[in-house]
Amino acid sequence: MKFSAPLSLALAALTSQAAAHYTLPSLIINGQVTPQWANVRRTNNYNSQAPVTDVRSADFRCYTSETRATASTITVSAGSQIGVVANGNMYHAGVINVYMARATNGNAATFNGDGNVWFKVHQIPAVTNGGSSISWPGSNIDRFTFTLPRSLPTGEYLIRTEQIALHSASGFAGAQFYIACGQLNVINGGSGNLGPLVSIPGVYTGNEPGILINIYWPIPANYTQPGPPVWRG
Ligand SMILES: *[C@@H]1O[C@H](CO)[C@@H](O)[C@H](O)[C@H]1NC(C)=O
Ligand SMILES: [Cu+2]
Repeated sequence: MKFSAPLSLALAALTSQAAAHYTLPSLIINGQVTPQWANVRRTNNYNSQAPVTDVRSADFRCYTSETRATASTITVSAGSQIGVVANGNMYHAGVINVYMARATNGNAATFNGDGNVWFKVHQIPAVTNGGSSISWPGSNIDRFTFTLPRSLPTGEYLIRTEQIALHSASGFAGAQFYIACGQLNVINGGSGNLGPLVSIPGVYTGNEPGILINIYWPIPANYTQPGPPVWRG
């Protein structure tokens, strides 16, 4: 019965799709969870909670084409721990990336994130074991934290989180992206050289081995996190 394990996993994934999905409406700043959609731009799916699946669409950036939302910008020191909070358990098997873009106009509230301006500040990849198991530290959590580099330059930024749900990612555009953009005013910064810089959309084609992937069978022997390496300052 060598197919029973992956089959039951696949069935579990199908059943859980009937449940509500999730959004990413809050940050953790100075240890406090921010009110929903206060410092994060309200996304189109704030009701439906539906994901983005087209990595080339304009909504792949901040998912605000319908809400046209801006948020209020929250101040945080470089070098401090921050976090992202979902409105529920991020139960889909998947991975997480957090990107930031320095507001080239100096104002995160009016910055639209155009151009080659995005760098990765955090990621939570899959954990593989040569094909015997795969696990998802970025899944079945409702929040995560990480530390902003001390050398992050002072200035205003967009901070964009994506949880990439991979339960039905074996066909093109099957991966589901749960996305939201917050607005940060970084103080006490340093003189780091941000990069590598990418554009969003543009950073992915949808054919990446970590996006177009059957996570069930055969169990992937390795996992390649989508996007550029994390900027460590
Ligand atoms: C695993 O590594 C191989 C060799 O580098 C690569 O071709 C493949 O795309 C990787 N698989 C995943 C799922 O990242
Ligand atoms: Cu879902």
